[in-house]
Amino acid sequence: MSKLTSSHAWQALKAHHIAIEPVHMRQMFRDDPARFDKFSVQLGSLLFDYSKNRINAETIKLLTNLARQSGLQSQIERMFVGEKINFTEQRAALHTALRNRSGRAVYSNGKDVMPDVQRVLELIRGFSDKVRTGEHVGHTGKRITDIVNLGIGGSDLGPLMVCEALKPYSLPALHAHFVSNVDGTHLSETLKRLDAETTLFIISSKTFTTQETLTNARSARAWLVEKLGNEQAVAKHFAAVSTNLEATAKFGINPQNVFEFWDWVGGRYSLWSAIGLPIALFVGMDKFEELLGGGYAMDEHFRSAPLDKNIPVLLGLLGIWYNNFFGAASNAVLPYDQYMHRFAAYLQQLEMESNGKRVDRDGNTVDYNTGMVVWGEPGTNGQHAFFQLIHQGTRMIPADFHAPLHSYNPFEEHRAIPLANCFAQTEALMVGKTEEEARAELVAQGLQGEALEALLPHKVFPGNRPTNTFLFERLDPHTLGMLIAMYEHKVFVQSVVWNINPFDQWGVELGKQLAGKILPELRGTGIASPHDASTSGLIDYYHKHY
Ligand code: G6Q
Repeated sequence: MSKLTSSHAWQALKAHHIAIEPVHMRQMFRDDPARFDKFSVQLGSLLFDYSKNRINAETIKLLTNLARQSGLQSQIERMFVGEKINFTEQRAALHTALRNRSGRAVYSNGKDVMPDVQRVLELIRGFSDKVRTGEHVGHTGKRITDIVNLGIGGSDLGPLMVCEALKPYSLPALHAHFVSNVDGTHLSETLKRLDAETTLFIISSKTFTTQETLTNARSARAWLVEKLGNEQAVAKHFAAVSTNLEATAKFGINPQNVFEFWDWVGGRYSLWSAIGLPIALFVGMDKFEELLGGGYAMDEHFRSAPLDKNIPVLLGLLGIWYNNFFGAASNAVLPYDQYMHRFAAYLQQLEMESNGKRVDRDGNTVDYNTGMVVWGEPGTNGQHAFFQLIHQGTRMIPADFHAPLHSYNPFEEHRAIPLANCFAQTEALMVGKTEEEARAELVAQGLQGEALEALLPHKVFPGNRPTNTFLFERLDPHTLGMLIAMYEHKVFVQSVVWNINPFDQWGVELGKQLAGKILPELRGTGIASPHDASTSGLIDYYHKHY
Protein backbone atom coordinates (compact mmCIF):
# COMPACT_ATOMS: atom_id res chain seq x y z
CA MET A 1 0.00 0.00 0.00
CA SER A 2 1.25 3.47 -0.84
CA LYS A 3 1.83 6.17 1.75
CA LEU A 4 -1.31 7.89 0.47
CA THR A 5 -3.75 4.96 0.55
CA SER A 6 -2.48 3.76 3.92
CA SER A 7 -2.67 7.24 5.42
CA HIS A 8 -5.05 8.12 8.21
CA ALA A 9 -6.91 10.73 6.12
CA TRP A 10 -7.43 8.31 3.21
CA GLN A 11 -8.60 5.49 5.44
CA ALA A 12 -10.99 7.83 7.24
CA LEU A 13 -12.50 8.79 3.87
CA LYS A 14 -12.82 5.12 2.93
CA ALA A 15 -14.80 4.43 6.07
CA HIS A 16 -16.87 7.56 5.55
CA HIS A 17 -17.65 6.49 1.98
CA ILE A 18 -19.24 3.29 3.30
CA ALA A 19 -21.53 5.43 5.45
CA ILE A 20 -22.43 7.94 2.70
CA GLU A 21 -22.84 5.49 -0.17
CA PRO A 22 -26.39 4.35 0.69
CA VAL A 23 -27.66 7.86 1.48
CA HIS A 24 -29.70 9.56 -1.24
CA MET A 25 -29.17 13.29 -1.82
CA ARG A 26 -32.97 13.69 -1.73
CA GLN A 27 -32.74 12.69 1.90
CA MET A 28 -29.81 15.01 2.53
CA PHE A 29 -31.77 17.98 1.18
CA ARG A 30 -34.84 16.96 3.19
CA ASP A 31 -32.76 16.71 6.37
CA ASP A 32 -30.95 19.99 5.92
CA PRO A 33 -32.79 22.92 4.33
CA ALA A 34 -29.65 25.08 4.67
CA ARG A 35 -27.63 22.83 2.38
CA PHE A 36 -27.42 25.38 -0.45
CA ASP A 37 -26.07 28.07 1.91
CA LYS A 38 -23.64 25.65 3.52
CA PHE A 39 -22.28 24.21 0.32
CA SER A 40 -21.89 27.21 -1.95
CA VAL A 41 -19.19 29.86 -2.31
CA GLN A 42 -19.44 33.28 -3.93
CA LEU A 43 -16.36 34.94 -5.42
CA GLY A 44 -17.03 38.23 -7.19
CA SER A 45 -19.82 37.53 -9.63
CA LEU A 46 -19.13 33.79 -9.62
CA LEU A 47 -21.38 31.47 -7.63
CA PHE A 48 -20.18 27.92 -7.02
CA ASP A 49 -23.00 25.68 -5.84
CA TYR A 50 -21.71 22.28 -4.79
CA SER A 51 -24.66 21.29 -2.64
CA LYS A 52 -25.83 18.65 -5.15
CA ASN A 53 -22.94 16.39 -4.21
CA ARG A 54 -22.90 13.21 -2.14
CA ILE A 55 -21.37 14.94 0.81
CA ASN A 56 -22.11 16.28 4.26
CA ALA A 57 -20.10 18.52 6.59
CA GLU A 58 -18.07 15.51 7.70
CA THR A 59 -17.06 14.73 4.09
CA ILE A 60 -15.68 18.23 3.63
CA LYS A 61 -13.83 17.97 6.91
CA LEU A 62 -12.24 14.67 5.91
CA LEU A 63 -11.40 15.83 2.39
CA THR A 64 -9.75 19.00 3.66
CA ASN A 65 -7.84 16.84 6.16
CA LEU A 66 -6.57 14.86 3.20
CA ALA A 67 -5.46 18.10 1.52
CA ARG A 68 -3.73 19.23 4.71
CA GLN A 69 -2.02 15.89 5.11
CA SER A 70 -0.65 16.30 1.54
CA GLY A 71 0.87 19.64 2.50
CA LEU A 72 -1.34 21.45 0.01
CA GLN A 73 -0.88 24.93 1.44
CA SER A 74 2.89 24.78 1.32
CA GLN A 75 2.78 23.27 -2.19
CA ILE A 76 0.60 26.18 -3.35
CA GLU A 77 3.22 28.58 -2.03
CA ARG A 78 6.02 26.64 -3.69
CA MET A 79 4.24 27.06 -7.03
CA PHE A 80 3.59 30.78 -6.60
CA VAL A 81 7.15 31.60 -5.53
CA GLY A 82 8.69 29.84 -8.51
CA GLU A 83 10.25 26.72 -7.02
CA LYS A 84 11.12 24.07 -9.60
CA ILE A 85 8.06 21.98 -8.88
CA ASN A 86 8.17 20.53 -12.39
CA PHE A 87 11.16 18.51 -11.25
CA THR A 88 11.32 16.05 -14.17
CA GLU A 89 12.06 19.00 -16.43
CA GLN A 90 13.84 21.05 -13.77
CA ARG A 91 11.45 23.97 -14.25
CA ALA A 92 9.20 26.24 -12.27
CA ALA A 93 5.50 26.40 -13.20
CA LEU A 94 4.92 30.12 -13.07
CA HIS A 95 1.84 30.73 -15.21
CA THR A 96 0.53 32.72 -12.24
CA ALA A 97 3.33 35.28 -12.80
CA LEU A 98 1.90 35.99 -16.26
CA ARG A 99 -1.26 37.39 -14.67
CA ASN A 100 0.32 38.78 -11.51
CA ARG A 101 -1.27 42.21 -11.09
CA SER A 102 0.05 42.81 -7.57
CA GLY A 103 3.32 44.54 -8.37
CA ARG A 104 5.11 41.85 -6.33
CA ALA A 105 8.34 40.43 -7.71
CA VAL A 106 8.33 36.76 -8.73
CA TYR A 107 11.63 34.92 -8.97
CA SER A 108 12.73 32.11 -11.22
CA ASN A 109 16.35 31.02 -10.94
CA GLY A 110 17.00 34.01 -8.71
CA LYS A 111 15.76 36.51 -11.32
CA ASP A 112 12.57 38.58 -11.06
CA VAL A 113 10.53 37.53 -14.10
CA MET A 114 8.03 40.39 -13.85
CA PRO A 115 9.99 42.98 -15.89
CA ASP A 116 10.16 40.51 -18.81
CA VAL A 117 6.46 39.67 -18.42
CA GLN A 118 5.56 43.38 -18.53
CA ARG A 119 7.88 44.04 -21.45
CA VAL A 120 6.29 41.33 -23.60
CA LEU A 121 2.78 42.48 -22.60
CA GLU A 122 3.68 45.95 -23.84
CA LEU A 123 4.99 44.50 -27.11
CA ILE A 124 1.75 42.57 -27.55
CA ARG A 125 -0.21 45.75 -26.85
CA GLY A 126 1.81 47.70 -29.41
CA PHE A 127 1.47 45.08 -32.13
CA SER A 128 -2.19 44.24 -31.54
CA ASP A 129 -3.14 47.92 -31.45
CA LYS A 130 -1.34 48.49 -34.74
CA VAL A 131 -3.06 45.59 -36.47
CA ARG A 132 -6.49 46.48 -35.05
CA THR A 133 -6.28 50.16 -35.98
CA GLY A 134 -4.93 49.43 -39.45
CA GLU A 135 -1.53 50.99 -38.80
CA HIS A 136 0.12 47.64 -39.51
CA VAL A 137 -0.85 46.81 -43.08
CA GLY A 138 0.00 43.92 -45.36
CA HIS A 139 2.67 43.90 -48.05
CA THR A 140 0.41 45.58 -50.60
CA GLY A 141 -0.78 48.23 -48.14
CA LYS A 142 -4.12 46.64 -47.31
CA ARG A 143 -5.53 46.37 -43.81
CA ILE A 144 -5.38 42.98 -42.05
CA THR A 145 -8.81 41.33 -41.91
CA ASP A 146 -7.90 37.77 -40.93
CA ILE A 147 -5.49 36.29 -38.45
CA VAL A 148 -4.54 32.63 -38.64
CA ASN A 149 -2.97 30.93 -35.64
CA LEU A 150 -0.77 28.00 -36.61
CA GLY A 151 -0.20 25.94 -33.47
CA ILE A 152 -1.26 22.72 -31.79
CA GLY A 153 -2.03 21.44 -28.28
CA GLY A 154 -1.27 24.11 -25.72
CA SER A 155 -0.40 26.53 -28.52
CA ASP A 156 -3.90 26.20 -29.98
CA LEU A 157 -6.60 25.01 -27.59
CA GLY A 158 -6.36 27.85 -25.06
CA PRO A 159 -6.35 30.83 -27.44
CA LEU A 160 -8.96 29.12 -29.64
CA MET A 161 -11.29 28.51 -26.71
CA VAL A 162 -10.87 32.08 -25.42
CA CYS A 163 -11.41 33.69 -28.84
CA GLU A 164 -14.61 31.70 -29.24
CA ALA A 165 -15.75 32.57 -25.71
CA LEU A 166 -15.07 36.30 -26.10
CA LYS A 167 -16.44 36.71 -29.62
CA PRO A 168 -18.88 39.44 -28.49
CA TYR A 169 -15.84 41.65 -27.83
CA SER A 170 -14.24 41.15 -31.23
CA LEU A 171 -14.02 43.64 -34.07
CA PRO A 172 -16.45 42.71 -36.84
CA ALA A 173 -13.75 43.44 -39.41
CA LEU A 174 -11.15 41.08 -37.92
CA HIS A 175 -11.62 37.32 -38.09
CA ALA A 176 -9.64 34.69 -36.20
CA HIS A 177 -8.83 31.24 -37.58
CA PHE A 178 -6.98 28.39 -35.93
CA VAL A 179 -5.16 25.72 -37.90
CA SER A 180 -3.78 22.87 -35.83
CA ASN A 181 -4.20 19.62 -37.76
CA VAL A 182 -1.27 18.57 -39.95
CA ASP A 183 -3.75 16.95 -42.31
CA GLY A 184 -3.47 19.45 -45.17
CA THR A 185 -7.25 19.73 -45.19
CA HIS A 186 -7.28 22.03 -42.17
CA LEU A 187 -4.94 24.57 -43.72
CA SER A 188 -6.37 24.22 -47.19
CA GLU A 189 -10.00 24.70 -46.14
CA THR A 190 -8.97 27.75 -44.11
CA LEU A 191 -6.91 29.33 -46.89
CA LYS A 192 -9.73 28.86 -49.41
CA ARG A 193 -11.67 31.59 -47.63
CA LEU A 194 -8.74 34.00 -47.25
CA ASP A 195 -7.07 36.75 -49.22
CA ALA A 196 -3.29 36.69 -48.84
CA GLU A 197 -3.10 40.48 -49.01
CA THR A 198 -5.12 40.85 -45.81
CA THR A 199 -4.04 37.76 -43.84
CA LEU A 200 -1.65 37.66 -40.89
CA PHE A 201 -0.25 34.30 -39.78
CA ILE A 202 0.95 33.69 -36.24
CA ILE A 203 3.22 30.69 -35.78
CA SER A 204 2.66 29.66 -32.16
CA SER A 205 5.07 27.09 -30.87
CA LYS A 206 6.88 27.00 -27.57
CA THR A 207 9.67 24.83 -28.94
CA PHE A 208 9.38 25.85 -32.61
CA THR A 209 10.20 22.26 -33.50
CA THR A 210 6.70 20.74 -33.55
CA GLN A 211 6.20 18.87 -36.82
CA GLU A 212 2.52 19.73 -37.28
CA THR A 213 2.95 23.44 -36.68
CA LEU A 214 6.11 23.89 -38.71
CA THR A 215 4.68 21.90 -41.62
CA ASN A 216 1.58 24.11 -41.62
CA ALA A 217 3.78 27.21 -41.27
CA ARG A 218 5.94 26.26 -44.27
CA SER A 219 2.89 25.56 -46.42
CA ALA A 220 1.22 28.81 -45.34
CA ARG A 221 4.36 30.70 -46.17
CA ALA A 222 4.60 29.07 -49.61
CA TRP A 223 0.92 29.98 -50.25
CA LEU A 224 1.53 33.59 -49.25
CA VAL A 225 4.66 33.99 -51.34
CA GLU A 226 2.94 32.41 -54.32
CA LYS A 227 -0.12 34.65 -53.99
CA LEU A 228 1.81 37.87 -53.41
CA GLY A 229 4.70 36.96 -55.70
CA ASN A 230 7.35 38.21 -53.33
CA GLU A 231 9.43 36.69 -50.49
CA GLN A 232 9.54 40.11 -48.85
CA ALA A 233 5.82 39.82 -48.08
CA VAL A 234 6.62 37.36 -45.27
CA ALA A 235 7.88 40.20 -43.05
CA LYS A 236 4.42 41.85 -42.94
CA HIS A 237 2.31 38.70 -42.89
CA PHE A 238 4.03 36.44 -40.34
CA ALA A 239 4.48 36.77 -36.61
CA ALA A 240 5.79 34.14 -34.22
CA VAL A 241 5.35 33.28 -30.57
CA SER A 242 8.00 31.05 -29.04
CA THR A 243 10.65 30.46 -26.40
CA ASN A 244 13.07 29.50 -29.20
CA LEU A 245 14.15 32.82 -30.72
CA GLU A 246 16.97 31.22 -32.67
CA ALA A 247 14.49 29.05 -34.55
CA THR A 248 12.07 31.94 -35.27
CA ALA A 249 14.98 33.91 -36.75
CA LYS A 250 16.01 30.90 -38.83
CA PHE A 251 12.46 30.61 -40.16
CA GLY A 252 12.79 34.21 -41.35
CA ILE A 253 10.31 35.94 -39.06
CA ASN A 254 10.88 39.68 -38.72
CA PRO A 255 12.32 40.04 -35.16
CA GLN A 256 9.86 42.90 -34.55
CA ASN A 257 7.04 40.41 -34.96
CA VAL A 258 8.43 37.83 -32.56
CA PHE A 259 6.90 37.52 -29.09
CA GLU A 260 8.79 35.65 -26.47
CA PHE A 261 7.81 33.49 -23.53
CA TRP A 262 9.81 31.30 -21.22
CA ASP A 263 10.40 27.67 -20.31
CA TRP A 264 8.65 28.16 -16.96
CA VAL A 265 5.34 28.44 -18.83
CA GLY A 266 3.87 25.01 -19.60
CA GLY A 267 2.20 24.68 -23.02
CA ARG A 268 -1.30 24.03 -21.63
CA TYR A 269 -0.87 26.88 -19.14
CA SER A 270 0.37 29.34 -21.76
CA LEU A 271 -2.70 31.24 -22.98
CA TRP A 272 -1.80 33.99 -20.49
CA SER A 273 1.58 34.49 -22.16
CA ALA A 274 2.40 35.68 -25.69
CA ILE A 275 0.57 32.53 -26.80
CA GLY A 276 -2.46 34.75 -26.11
CA LEU A 277 -1.43 37.07 -28.98
CA PRO A 278 -4.40 35.94 -31.13
CA ILE A 279 -6.68 36.82 -28.19
CA ALA A 280 -5.18 40.32 -27.90
CA LEU A 281 -5.53 40.78 -31.65
CA PHE A 282 -9.09 39.50 -31.70
CA VAL A 283 -10.61 41.26 -28.67
CA GLY A 284 -8.01 43.96 -27.98
CA MET A 285 -5.32 44.24 -25.34
CA ASP A 286 -7.58 45.83 -22.71
CA LYS A 287 -9.86 42.80 -22.78
CA PHE A 288 -6.85 40.47 -22.71
CA GLU A 289 -5.67 42.28 -19.58
CA GLU A 290 -9.15 41.86 -18.06
CA LEU A 291 -8.79 38.13 -18.69
CA LEU A 292 -5.44 38.22 -16.86
CA GLY A 293 -7.15 40.15 -14.06
CA GLY A 294 -9.76 37.39 -13.69
CA GLY A 295 -7.00 34.79 -13.47
CA TYR A 296 -5.24 36.90 -10.86
CA ALA A 297 -8.43 37.25 -8.77
CA MET A 298 -8.73 33.45 -8.70
CA ASP A 299 -5.02 33.15 -7.83
CA GLU A 300 -5.43 35.43 -4.82
CA HIS A 301 -8.49 33.49 -3.67
CA PHE A 302 -6.69 30.16 -4.13
CA ARG A 303 -3.67 31.38 -2.21
CA SER A 304 -5.54 32.87 0.72
CA ALA A 305 -9.02 31.36 1.23
CA PRO A 306 -9.39 28.66 3.89
CA LEU A 307 -9.51 25.19 2.37
CA ASP A 308 -13.22 24.67 3.04
CA LYS A 309 -14.12 27.99 1.34
CA ASN A 310 -11.59 27.68 -1.45
CA ILE A 311 -13.26 27.04 -4.82
CA PRO A 312 -10.41 25.26 -6.66
CA VAL A 313 -9.60 23.23 -3.53
CA LEU A 314 -13.21 22.10 -3.09
CA LEU A 315 -13.54 21.34 -6.80
CA GLY A 316 -10.35 19.26 -6.77
CA LEU A 317 -11.28 17.39 -3.62
CA LEU A 318 -14.78 16.58 -4.89
CA GLY A 319 -13.15 15.11 -7.99
CA ILE A 320 -10.97 12.94 -5.76
CA TRP A 321 -14.01 11.90 -3.71
CA TYR A 322 -15.77 10.50 -6.79
CA ASN A 323 -12.69 9.21 -8.58
CA ASN A 324 -10.96 7.43 -5.73
CA PHE A 325 -13.83 6.48 -3.44
CA PHE A 326 -16.88 6.05 -5.74
CA GLY A 327 -14.83 4.75 -8.69
CA ALA A 328 -16.05 7.38 -11.19
CA ALA A 329 -13.87 7.41 -14.31
CA SER A 330 -15.01 10.50 -16.17
CA ASN A 331 -16.11 14.04 -15.58
CA ALA A 332 -18.48 15.94 -17.87
CA VAL A 333 -18.24 19.70 -18.42
CA LEU A 334 -21.50 21.18 -19.67
CA PRO A 335 -21.69 24.90 -20.38
CA TYR A 336 -25.10 26.41 -21.09
CA ASP A 337 -23.54 29.07 -23.29
CA GLN A 338 -22.75 28.58 -26.95
CA TYR A 339 -19.70 30.85 -26.67
CA MET A 340 -18.14 28.22 -24.38
CA HIS A 341 -18.39 25.47 -26.98
CA ARG A 342 -14.64 24.73 -26.91
CA PHE A 343 -14.35 24.90 -23.13
CA ALA A 344 -14.52 21.14 -22.54
CA ALA A 345 -11.96 20.47 -25.29
CA TYR A 346 -9.62 22.94 -23.64
CA LEU A 347 -10.13 21.39 -20.18
CA GLN A 348 -9.63 17.95 -21.62
CA GLN A 349 -6.01 18.79 -22.38
CA LEU A 350 -5.50 20.74 -19.17
CA GLU A 351 -6.70 17.91 -16.94
CA MET A 352 -5.78 14.80 -18.88
CA GLU A 353 -2.30 15.91 -19.90
CA SER A 354 -1.54 17.25 -16.43
CA ASN A 355 -2.87 14.45 -14.28
CA GLY A 356 -2.65 11.52 -16.67
CA LYS A 357 0.28 10.09 -14.69
CA ARG A 358 0.92 6.63 -13.23
CA VAL A 359 3.97 7.14 -11.06
CA ASP A 360 4.28 9.39 -8.04
CA ARG A 361 6.95 12.00 -7.42
CA ASP A 362 9.33 9.32 -6.15
CA GLY A 363 8.86 7.21 -9.26
CA ASN A 364 6.68 4.57 -7.57
CA THR A 365 3.72 3.15 -9.46
CA VAL A 366 0.60 4.49 -7.78
CA ASP A 367 -2.02 2.16 -6.28
CA TYR A 368 -4.89 4.62 -6.81
CA ASN A 369 -6.49 6.23 -9.84
CA THR A 370 -5.26 9.63 -11.01
CA GLY A 371 -6.65 11.89 -13.77
CA MET A 372 -10.21 11.31 -14.97
CA VAL A 373 -11.42 11.39 -18.55
CA VAL A 374 -12.81 14.89 -19.17
CA TRP A 375 -15.35 15.50 -21.89
CA GLY A 376 -18.37 17.60 -22.71
CA GLU A 377 -20.34 19.79 -25.07
CA PRO A 378 -22.73 22.68 -24.60
CA GLY A 379 -25.34 21.33 -22.19
CA THR A 380 -28.47 22.01 -24.14
CA ASN A 381 -27.15 20.02 -27.11
CA GLY A 382 -25.87 17.27 -24.84
CA GLN A 383 -29.37 16.85 -23.42
CA HIS A 384 -30.49 15.62 -26.82
CA ALA A 385 -27.57 13.26 -27.11
CA PHE A 386 -25.47 11.79 -24.32
CA PHE A 387 -27.33 12.97 -21.19
CA GLN A 388 -29.30 9.71 -21.34
CA LEU A 389 -26.24 7.83 -20.07
CA ILE A 390 -25.66 10.35 -17.28
CA HIS A 391 -29.29 9.97 -16.13
CA GLN A 392 -29.88 6.25 -16.53
CA GLY A 393 -26.59 4.59 -17.46
CA THR A 394 -24.70 2.28 -15.13
CA ARG A 395 -21.83 4.68 -14.48
CA MET A 396 -21.61 7.65 -12.19
CA ILE A 397 -20.50 10.71 -14.18
CA PRO A 398 -20.00 13.76 -12.00
CA ALA A 399 -20.72 16.84 -14.08
CA ASP A 400 -19.91 20.56 -13.94
CA PHE A 401 -22.66 22.85 -15.21
CA HIS A 402 -21.77 26.41 -16.24
CA ALA A 403 -24.22 29.18 -17.06
CA PRO A 404 -24.30 32.97 -17.38
CA LEU A 405 -27.30 34.87 -16.03
CA HIS A 406 -27.25 37.21 -19.03
CA SER A 407 -26.79 36.36 -22.67
CA TYR A 408 -25.08 38.66 -25.15
CA ASN A 409 -27.83 37.80 -27.57
CA PRO A 410 -31.03 38.39 -25.66
CA PHE A 411 -33.75 37.32 -28.08
CA GLU A 412 -36.81 37.69 -25.88
CA GLU A 413 -38.15 34.31 -26.86
CA HIS A 414 -34.92 32.58 -25.79
CA ARG A 415 -34.68 34.34 -22.43
CA ALA A 416 -34.09 32.00 -19.45
CA ILE A 417 -34.50 28.84 -21.56
CA PRO A 418 -30.84 27.78 -21.20
CA LEU A 419 -30.93 28.44 -17.45
CA ALA A 420 -34.24 26.61 -17.03
CA ASN A 421 -32.70 23.59 -18.73
CA CYS A 422 -29.52 23.82 -16.70
CA PHE A 423 -31.35 23.97 -13.36
CA ALA A 424 -33.85 21.29 -14.39
CA GLN A 425 -31.08 18.89 -15.36
CA THR A 426 -29.11 19.19 -12.14
CA GLU A 427 -32.34 18.85 -10.19
CA ALA A 428 -33.39 15.75 -12.12
CA LEU A 429 -29.93 14.19 -11.81
CA MET A 430 -30.07 14.70 -8.06
CA VAL A 431 -33.71 13.84 -7.35
CA GLY A 432 -34.28 11.09 -9.91
CA LYS A 433 -37.68 9.45 -10.22
CA THR A 434 -38.72 6.63 -7.91
CA GLU A 435 -40.75 3.61 -8.93
CA GLU A 436 -43.79 5.02 -7.12
CA GLU A 437 -43.51 8.34 -8.91
CA ALA A 438 -43.04 6.65 -12.28
CA ARG A 439 -46.01 4.37 -11.57
CA ALA A 440 -48.23 7.31 -10.64
CA GLU A 441 -47.28 9.07 -13.89
CA LEU A 442 -48.06 6.00 -16.01
CA VAL A 443 -51.37 5.46 -14.24
CA ALA A 444 -52.25 9.11 -14.89
CA GLN A 445 -51.51 8.47 -18.57
CA GLY A 446 -54.05 5.63 -18.51
CA LEU A 447 -51.63 2.71 -18.47
CA GLN A 448 -52.36 -0.37 -16.38
CA GLY A 449 -51.74 -4.07 -15.92
CA GLU A 450 -48.99 -5.85 -17.82
CA ALA A 451 -48.28 -2.89 -20.11
CA LEU A 452 -47.65 -0.68 -17.11
CA GLU A 453 -45.41 -3.22 -15.36
CA ALA A 454 -43.38 -3.77 -18.53
CA LEU A 455 -42.73 -0.09 -19.03
CA LEU A 456 -42.20 0.83 -15.39
CA PRO A 457 -38.51 -0.10 -14.87
CA HIS A 458 -37.53 1.92 -17.94
CA LYS A 459 -39.17 5.02 -16.50
CA VAL A 460 -37.29 4.93 -13.19
CA PHE A 461 -34.35 7.32 -12.61
CA PRO A 462 -32.07 6.48 -9.71
CA GLY A 463 -30.99 10.11 -9.19
CA ASN A 464 -28.29 10.74 -6.60
CA ARG A 465 -25.99 11.80 -9.47
CA PRO A 466 -23.62 14.56 -8.42
CA THR A 467 -23.24 17.94 -10.11
CA ASN A 468 -21.53 21.27 -9.51
CA THR A 469 -23.16 24.46 -10.78
CA PHE A 470 -21.25 27.61 -11.69
CA LEU A 471 -23.36 30.70 -12.27
CA PHE A 472 -21.95 34.04 -13.31
CA GLU A 473 -23.26 37.44 -14.32
CA ARG A 474 -22.10 37.16 -17.92
CA LEU A 475 -19.23 35.55 -19.80
CA ASP A 476 -16.93 38.57 -19.78
CA PRO A 477 -13.11 38.40 -19.95
CA HIS A 478 -12.70 38.72 -16.17
CA THR A 479 -15.11 35.86 -15.45
CA LEU A 480 -13.58 33.65 -18.11
CA GLY A 481 -10.14 34.31 -16.60
CA MET A 482 -11.48 33.24 -13.21
CA LEU A 483 -12.96 30.03 -14.59
CA ILE A 484 -9.79 29.02 -16.44
CA ALA A 485 -7.54 29.69 -13.43
CA MET A 486 -10.02 27.83 -11.23
CA TYR A 487 -9.59 24.66 -13.29
CA GLU A 488 -5.81 25.10 -13.49
CA HIS A 489 -5.72 25.15 -9.70
CA LYS A 490 -8.19 22.29 -9.38
CA VAL A 491 -5.73 20.19 -11.39
CA PHE A 492 -2.90 21.31 -9.12
CA VAL A 493 -4.82 20.41 -5.94
CA GLN A 494 -5.45 16.90 -7.25
CA SER A 495 -1.84 16.47 -8.31
CA VAL A 496 -0.67 17.40 -4.82
CA VAL A 497 -2.97 14.87 -3.16
CA TRP A 498 -2.02 12.19 -5.71
CA ASN A 499 1.64 13.11 -5.28
CA ILE A 500 2.25 13.35 -9.04
CA ASN A 501 3.90 15.93 -11.31
CA PRO A 502 1.14 17.72 -13.29
CA PHE A 503 3.55 19.86 -15.29
CA ASP A 504 5.38 17.36 -17.48
CA GLN A 505 3.98 15.42 -20.49
CA TRP A 506 6.24 12.57 -21.51
CA GLY A 507 3.35 10.86 -23.29
CA VAL A 508 3.06 13.83 -25.65
CA GLU A 509 6.81 13.82 -26.24
CA LEU A 510 6.63 10.11 -27.11
CA GLY A 511 4.14 10.83 -29.90
CA LYS A 512 6.49 13.45 -31.31
CA GLN A 513 9.37 10.92 -31.47
CA LEU A 514 7.41 7.99 -32.88
CA ALA A 515 5.96 9.71 -35.93
CA GLY A 516 9.42 11.01 -36.77
CA LYS A 517 10.67 7.40 -37.05
CA ILE A 518 7.92 6.03 -39.27
CA LEU A 519 7.61 9.00 -41.64
CA PRO A 520 10.83 8.27 -43.58
CA GLU A 521 9.69 4.65 -43.93
CA LEU A 522 6.38 5.73 -45.47
CA ARG A 523 8.06 8.22 -47.75
CA GLY A 524 10.65 5.66 -48.74
CA THR A 525 13.52 7.86 -47.64
CA GLY A 526 14.61 5.92 -44.56
CA ILE A 527 15.70 2.42 -43.63
CA ALA A 528 12.88 0.23 -42.37
CA SER A 529 13.25 -0.28 -38.64
CA PRO A 530 11.90 -3.39 -36.92
CA HIS A 531 8.24 -3.15 -35.84
CA ASP A 532 5.62 -5.49 -34.47
CA ALA A 533 3.67 -7.52 -37.06
CA SER A 534 0.68 -5.17 -37.00
CA THR A 535 2.68 -1.99 -37.59
CA SER A 536 4.81 -3.65 -40.30
CA GLY A 537 1.60 -4.96 -41.90
CA LEU A 538 0.12 -1.45 -41.98
CA ILE A 539 3.31 0.04 -43.45
CA ASP A 540 3.41 -2.68 -46.14
CA TYR A 541 -0.27 -2.14 -46.89
CA TYR A 542 0.39 1.58 -47.38
CA HIS A 543 3.22 0.87 -49.82
CA LYS A 544 1.15 -1.66 -51.78
CA HIS A 545 -1.94 0.49 -52.06
CA TYR A 546 -0.69 4.10 -52.15
C1 G6Q B 1 1.20 21.20 -23.58
C2 G6Q B 1 1.90 20.18 -24.33
C3 G6Q B 1 1.60 20.16 -25.81
C4 G6Q B 1 2.24 21.29 -26.59
C5 G6Q B 1 2.14 20.97 -28.07
C6 G6Q B 1 2.72 22.08 -28.93
O1 G6Q B 1 1.30 21.37 -22.39
O2 G6Q B 1 3.26 20.21 -24.09
O3 G6Q B 1 0.23 20.17 -26.05
O4 G6Q B 1 1.63 22.49 -26.29
O5 G6Q B 1 2.77 19.76 -28.33
O6 G6Q B 1 4.07 22.30 -28.61
P1 G6Q B 1 4.81 23.57 -29.11
O7 G6Q B 1 4.14 24.77 -28.56
O8 G6Q B 1 6.22 23.43 -28.66
O9 G6Q B 1 4.70 23.57 -30.62
